Amino acid sequence: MGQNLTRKILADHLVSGELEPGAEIAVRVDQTLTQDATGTMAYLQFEAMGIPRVRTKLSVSYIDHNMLQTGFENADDHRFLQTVAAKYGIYFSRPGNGICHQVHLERFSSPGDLLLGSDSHTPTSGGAGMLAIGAGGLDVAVAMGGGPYYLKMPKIVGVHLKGRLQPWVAAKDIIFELLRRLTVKGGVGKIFEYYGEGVASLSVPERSTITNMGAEMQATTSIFPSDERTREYFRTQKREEMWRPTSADPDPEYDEVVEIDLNKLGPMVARPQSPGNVVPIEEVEGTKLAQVCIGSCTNSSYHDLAVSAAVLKGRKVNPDISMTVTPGSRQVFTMIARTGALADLIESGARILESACGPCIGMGQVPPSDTASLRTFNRNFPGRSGTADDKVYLASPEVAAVSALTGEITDPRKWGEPPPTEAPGEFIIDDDLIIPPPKNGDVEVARGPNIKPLPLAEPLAQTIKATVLIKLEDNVSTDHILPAGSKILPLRSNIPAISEYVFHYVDPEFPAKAKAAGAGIIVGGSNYGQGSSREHAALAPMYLGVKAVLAKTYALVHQTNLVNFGILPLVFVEEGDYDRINVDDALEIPDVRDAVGSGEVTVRNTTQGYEFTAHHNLSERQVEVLREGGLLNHIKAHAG
Ligand code: MIC
Ligand code: SF4
Repeated sequence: MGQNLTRKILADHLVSGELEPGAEIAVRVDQTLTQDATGTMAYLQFEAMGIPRVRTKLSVSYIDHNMLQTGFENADDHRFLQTVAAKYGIYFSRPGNGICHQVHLERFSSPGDLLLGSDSHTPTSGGAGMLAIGAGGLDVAVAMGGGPYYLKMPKIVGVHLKGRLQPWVAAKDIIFELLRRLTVKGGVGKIFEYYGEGVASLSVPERSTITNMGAEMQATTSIFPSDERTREYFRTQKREEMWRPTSADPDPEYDEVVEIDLNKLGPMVARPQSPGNVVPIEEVEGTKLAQVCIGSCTNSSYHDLAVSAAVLKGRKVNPDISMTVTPGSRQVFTMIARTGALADLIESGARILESACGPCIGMGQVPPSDTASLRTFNRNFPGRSGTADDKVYLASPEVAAVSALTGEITDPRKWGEPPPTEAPGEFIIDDDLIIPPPKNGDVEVARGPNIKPLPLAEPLAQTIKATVLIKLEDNVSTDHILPAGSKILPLRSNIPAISEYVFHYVDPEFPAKAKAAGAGIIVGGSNYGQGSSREHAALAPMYLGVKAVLAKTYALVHQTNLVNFGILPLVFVEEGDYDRINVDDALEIPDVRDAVGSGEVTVRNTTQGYEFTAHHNLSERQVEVLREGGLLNHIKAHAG
């Protein structure tokens, strides 16, 4: 049998380890991307490493998340990021240029190369044949310094696409189908590689909708081959010279195979409050809506907006609906303006937002209380929209546009024929908002008062004595651990201030409790830390004195972030041990510093008077990182 594409790219980039599922490997990183909400920390960490210039082929810093300038904080961060980029040799995509993933796909994606980004939706560029992985900011900082990226060799799942999508069925429905079958934990430790005769019917932006939302299964990444459709995309982007074909060998071998017959898919919707709650649209048809939002890095391509505009053309948004449309990039914005789609959207009554993450991360357009929203985004975790009791449904732009007209979730197949849309032969290319770094880095970095020094973890104690601060259910996301939104997001470069919001919507007393306890432990269920790659969900708890997490299973990026910031991620062996533990119990992990080397530690519950065994599945290198008090301390200890 032949080799799959993922293995070929990994083999090409392998620095150490063996490509055996579960073994730790280190891979060379060609490109990095950061966005502003994770970038400030990543660059503070890069600065702390004392390396004069990035050592990647290409590094890009985007501004797209913190775009509501309701105080000085975001604007200060933008200036910090712009000056840091110039100093260290990084391209800087200015605010207004668009969402990092959409812009990266358009302007920098490179088939066969490896991209590491400090955002969980970095796999978007997998639609153009890149191996594109989301990670914590510190891992990205290390990669900018020329260091490899460490990961456990994932299983490679081949997704065999057969047939062709029916009218009104979208790329979004393909990834919904996978989420429906495999759930939000179905991708842990896996890379999804798409192949088969159905691939050619999908354009690069459609493929990218799929690879983008592979993140919702906690997949390491997702990838499509680079074929003639990819070439066509690079041609429209006027960078055909960057295109090269990449594909699996004929008859490729996969660790697992999933088959999807595109002909059989219908429109689907993810119900509140998880992207894994996928149902056929028939089950939620008629749900009254107060808001419809089209945009986010999942669905803000020219195609997505042109389809929406074609539906809305000559019609009016339902008077009960507030509808927003966000072009994913300045290129998409300019294109819809030139083709007239923008005028159709404006005339329909849609509200046009600037090219940014916007409502996807609670930066504005917070929905009204006790109402339902329909969004083309990728996540609907509780409170993420900014309304504590929100009810956010996720769907394709096709479903969203039709539903905006009717005021309720509507099956577009009952609405009529899909209106024709034409793909533009050529895109308007204007990279003026991307500032290349100057040749020499003689630049002064602007540091506003919001940029606070980086806190460091302490070396692992000989014995951990700590209180259980909180006990959580399954599938706790990083949005639960450290929410975003317009109030909290501006504090990303100020750990003391942002740590006051840890578990804000779950237990607002958490920060005070943690500080009073001095040393704390978090108890989680399975898939703990799913969702975003934000390392702040580890960094801020570390700052509050959290020493360990005890959970049933982890989302891998979060687990790595915990290690990077010196928090020990332990795993329950027996279900009963999770059941028995209570909030406020005092726990002791004796001799943990030595015991951790064996992969197994004893946890003593001194309040209830029993003990149990907990495991971890970390590599020797990660154990060393923990002992030394996190990755930055580890790097410092081994520098030179
Ligand atoms: C998200 O979609 O949750 C974010 C905001 O883009 C995060 C990054 C962050 O928290 O800054 C992500 O996906 O990693
Ligand atoms: Fe931005 Fe939303 Fe995409 Fe995250 S998921 S990068 S917040 S658009």
